[in-house]
Amino acid sequence: MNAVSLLAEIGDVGRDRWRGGYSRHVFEPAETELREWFTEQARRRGLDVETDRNGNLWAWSGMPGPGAVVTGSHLDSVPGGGAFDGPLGVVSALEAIHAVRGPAAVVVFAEEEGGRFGVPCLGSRLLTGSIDAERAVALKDPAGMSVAEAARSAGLDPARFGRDDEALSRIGTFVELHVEQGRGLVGLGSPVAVGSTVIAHGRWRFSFSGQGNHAGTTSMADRRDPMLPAAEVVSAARRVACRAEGARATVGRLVPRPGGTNVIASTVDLWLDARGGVPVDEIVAVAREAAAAEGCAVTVVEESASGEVTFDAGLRRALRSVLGDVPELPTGAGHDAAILAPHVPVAMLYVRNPTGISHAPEEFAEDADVEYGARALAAVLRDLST
Ligand code: HGY
Ligand code: MN
Ligand code: MN
Ligand code: MN
Repeated sequence: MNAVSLLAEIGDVGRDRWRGGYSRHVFEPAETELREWFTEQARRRGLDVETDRNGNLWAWSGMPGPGAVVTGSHLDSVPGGGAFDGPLGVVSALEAIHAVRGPAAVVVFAEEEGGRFGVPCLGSRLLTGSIDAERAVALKDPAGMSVAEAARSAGLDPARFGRDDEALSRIGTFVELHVEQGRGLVGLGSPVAVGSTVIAHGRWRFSFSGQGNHAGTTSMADRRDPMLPAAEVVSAARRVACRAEGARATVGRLVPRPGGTNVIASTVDLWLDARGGVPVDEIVAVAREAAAAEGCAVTVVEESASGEVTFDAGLRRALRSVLGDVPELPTGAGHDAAILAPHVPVAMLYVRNPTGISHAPEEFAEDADVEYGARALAAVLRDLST
């Protein structure tokens, strides 16, 4: 196994996985370094690479056919993300796929983080038909380019985006390996765990508009500053989530326009990431009240929402029978595996992360655990294919 050296290669190739204001490998032209790197790695393993109609990459071992054992993850990232979230699953899949007897594939889903077009797991949502394709192709990136335009520039036909029954029919079982985004495994003293559930999560966009004006000549009484209600939402998110057991609410992205130091903003957009039972309507009520008090308008749009997902109990038993008495872990992180779970049998494996930090450069997995995870994935895939 050389999952560790493959990870290092992705680090070199995709170091700036976040380029030009959004994540790479999202419907970018086929010559994108990460896509090229993956295709080369697959070729070296005798895998045939194809891009499905929704921009997901598939590397097939043997003829694509029903009942295949499929594994993989994503290569896109969040701004300032770590080196393991996504790539660990892809390199482990490349290393483990040889263990499968019969049709098998490594899949790299597009836009898992939703960092470019705003909807997480866009590639797997399109594949399963769990997002309206019309809405999806109209989504725009921070530079104003639509999914449709980006897809065309990558040689894809946006008119063909949407549920792909043929691709879905090929998946007998999907197993995703992922770095743990927390310290559960450190506490349990185990290098790997089997995934049990993914908590409910969603994203809401709050758009406030007021009156842009001069910072020095506008009296405090004459202002309609959208930054005020926006700030109220940021603190309300924290307050409301702290009251709800296990809930998590985050405002990680807030965009005032025009964004001048000496300019009262005319609009402010912010995105709420809410998980595990946050009473979002309470936060929306705060937004409306604060906007009205400041003489601002506000609109709130739900950009994506997924309910809680429990992975296939039979598969969880099967993985634990192969791996021995490994723990099961719930997670607050979303994954393509959770989008696929209502459609095909799905399982997840997590690998220990000593820092417990994710979506930040401190995200980490020890070499020994990386190799252990790749071997565990191979053992599981072999068992699933016999
Ligand atoms: O945001 C998430 O939960 C995942 O890392 N995409
Ligand atoms: Mn992530
Ligand atoms: Mn991920
Ligand atoms: Mn001036």
